Amino acid sequence: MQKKIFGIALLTCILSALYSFAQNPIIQTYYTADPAPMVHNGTVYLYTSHDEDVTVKNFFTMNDWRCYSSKDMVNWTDHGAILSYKDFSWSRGDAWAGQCIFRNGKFYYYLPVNQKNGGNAIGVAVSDSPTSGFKDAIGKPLLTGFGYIDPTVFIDDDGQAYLYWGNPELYYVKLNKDMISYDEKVGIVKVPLTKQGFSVRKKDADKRPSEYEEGPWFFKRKSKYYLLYPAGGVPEHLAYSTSDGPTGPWLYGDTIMKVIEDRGAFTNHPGYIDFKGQSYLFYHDGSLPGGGGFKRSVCIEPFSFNADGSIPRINRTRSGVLKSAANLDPFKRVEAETIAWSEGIKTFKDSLTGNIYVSNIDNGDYIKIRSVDFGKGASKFEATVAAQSSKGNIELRADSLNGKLLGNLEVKSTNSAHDWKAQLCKINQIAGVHDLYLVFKGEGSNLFNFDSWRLIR
Ligand code: FUB
Repeated sequence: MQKKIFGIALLTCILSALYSFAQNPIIQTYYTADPAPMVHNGTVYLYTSHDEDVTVKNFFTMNDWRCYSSKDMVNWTDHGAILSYKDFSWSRGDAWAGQCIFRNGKFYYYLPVNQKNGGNAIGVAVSDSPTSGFKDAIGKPLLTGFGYIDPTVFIDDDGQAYLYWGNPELYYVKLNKDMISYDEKVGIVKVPLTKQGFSVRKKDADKRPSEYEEGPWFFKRKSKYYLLYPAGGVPEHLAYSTSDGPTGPWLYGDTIMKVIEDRGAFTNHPGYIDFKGQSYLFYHDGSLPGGGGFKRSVCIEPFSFNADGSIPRINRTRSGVLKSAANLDPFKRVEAETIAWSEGIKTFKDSLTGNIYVSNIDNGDYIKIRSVDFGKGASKFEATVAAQSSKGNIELRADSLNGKLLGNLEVKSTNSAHDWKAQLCKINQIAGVHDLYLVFKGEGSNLFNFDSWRLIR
């Protein structure tokens, strides 16, 4: 018996040590896929598709798209589901991989769905905000055709915008300046999937000629144009091609990321940004507990281009982004759903206020926030919470789940799980930059709901 208890204790230690370094997958509250990062005004916005918790008919079960943002690449703020296939009145479902881009004060979000009358289509939604208010821009599909999925959008230095997409073929259009129509004189161009441009399919070569599969990601770096894409059929690896111009001819580069055999997802999907001088590859795998081919999760790896502009082989890791791109200021309001790592919780949207909040809080669940700059110290912790009864508390711990106890907020009833009140507790002296763990304790489940927090000097 003693041996068994020792074994369980050891396993718990190993698991918590593993998770204390884990940064991948970056979202733990929902299954997310097909990452589409966008840098705007010093913030990274991450648009994802969303694999539902319950998979129907053993196939992709995807109804909406979610958005997250970060200023430091390690703490991600959840903005919830920002658009559903139902927002396209002509769609019957299948909210697959899209990409959002900023132009002339508006955000244009290109998305593949299936039409009510059958067939694939790409729609475009528009909003004044990167995180809410997206509406179908034209009330009909922008493009329709077999295999019209996975749009990627890019605006060149001369102002010309391009939309590439497709599986099994690869197409592009030149978007007009309004971003909601395309140059019909040029029309829809099918990119030749040549051996030189996209290599030769090694497996099931009779089915497809080249390594190109789907999910293109188009960008320019220095004077070179890049297409990253899932390649080789399922299970997919990531590969890339380059060109001296935005429309080719393309030259095959190499594999970027090998097939992720041990993490259960047969697809992969690339996204790329440069943020504060560091390059990041976004992709997805099936590594969240319960994950798999239809329950995927977005991950990130920092990397550096080779001196000649080629992309090195990038290994997927558990640790992901080790160095945060900025420290977090805890003296300003921090959304409770700003998370580096969490266990046990979910996020929801308050139907009255529209705020996203943390819920499903049970004993032992926690949120980790990385690189919190306590400065010279704080005297109080304030949390905005809503609780039906007084049965839970928030322990503040420094640097690990069992680290130094900084304070303990006993959450008092606010009489309703949606009646939000600010509540305070004292915190012990701590200075400098630390990871902060908000550890939830209490009896029973659904202890309280949690909207935001801040420190007071
Ligand atoms: O997420 C659904 C589909 O799986 C995407 O559109 C493809 O890129 C693949 O990731």
